[in-house]
Order: sequence, then structure tokens, then C-alpha cells
Amino acid sequence: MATNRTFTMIKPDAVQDGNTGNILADIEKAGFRIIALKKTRLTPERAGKFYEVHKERPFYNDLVTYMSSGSIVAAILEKDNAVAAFRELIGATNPAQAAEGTIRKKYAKSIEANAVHGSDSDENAQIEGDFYFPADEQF
Ligand code: RTP
Ligand code: MG
Repeated sequence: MATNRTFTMIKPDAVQDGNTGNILADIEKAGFRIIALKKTRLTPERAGKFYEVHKERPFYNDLVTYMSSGSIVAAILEKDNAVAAFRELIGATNPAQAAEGTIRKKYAKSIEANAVHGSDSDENAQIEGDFYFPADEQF
């Protein structure tokens, strides 16, 4: 069953480039409501924990280094069918393959520095949102 929430991070490349506001505007224009929002920075240990599901993948160590290299902006978002709708809004992992008008097409630099994260399932959206936000910070 689809829930109505997903979780996103604006990644270090996009925050560094000054695209936080543009990306949040695109997200709200697409009909998502912001349920929780914070700017923070992951330690390598916390980035490693967040991406634990990928620890056997060849890109895991680079990803952890990259995601702890600068500030990120974390958010919980709400919309009907949020997980799938948000992945459509952000586009393919590799910006070279992302559709015109998607957030990754507009703001990503590479398959790694690809501007935003989007949860891949309702279950992971819940886990990832709770990783950053206690219940009394989710509205
Ligand atoms: P995300 O989790 O960030 O929303 O991205 P995704 O589902 O589209 O991609 P996923 O397979 O979950 O990979 C997580 C992140 O790892 C980096 N990556 N690097 N060098 C590479 O080949 C490679 N492949 C993936 C990207 O930052 C990707 O978003
Ligand atoms: Mg993923």
C-alpha cells in the first residue's frame, strides 16, 4: 500500500552550489508539502549507517566520503503516492539519463554528485525520515 510520505536529502554538491532554495521550490511546485526540514552534516560514521544497504556495492566508500564532505539538507515530504512521485520528479540516478525538467537533469553533476536523494520504498522512507527527525519534529 502506498503511503503519502517520502524522504529526501539535498546532497553536498547542490547545497555547495547554492541550489537549496531552487530545489525546495521545485519540490513545492510539484505539490509536495514539507513535513520536516533541516540543514546538517553527516559524519562518515553516520553516512555509512545511512547507506548501510549499499555496503557491498563498489561505490559505497566513495559515496560515504562524498556524503560526509559538506552540508546536506534533509526533509520529509508528503504527497499522494509520494515515493514514486518523488522519484519521477528527481529523474534517473545518472543525470546523463535523467529526463528533461527533472531535478537531477537541472542540478546534478555526475552519477555520484547527483543533487538529491529520494527514498526507494515506503518502508525506507519511514526509516530514513526517522534517522533525522524525532516524532516531535515531523508535522
Ligand atoms: P538515491 O538513493 O540517492 O536517491 O539514488 P538512487 O536510488 O537513484 O541510486 P542508488 O542505487 O540507491 O545509489 C545511491 C547513490 O549512490 C551514488 N552512486 N554512485 N559511482 C556510481 O556508479 C554510483 N552509483 C550510485 C549516487 O549518489 C546514488 O544516488
Ligand atoms: Mg537509492
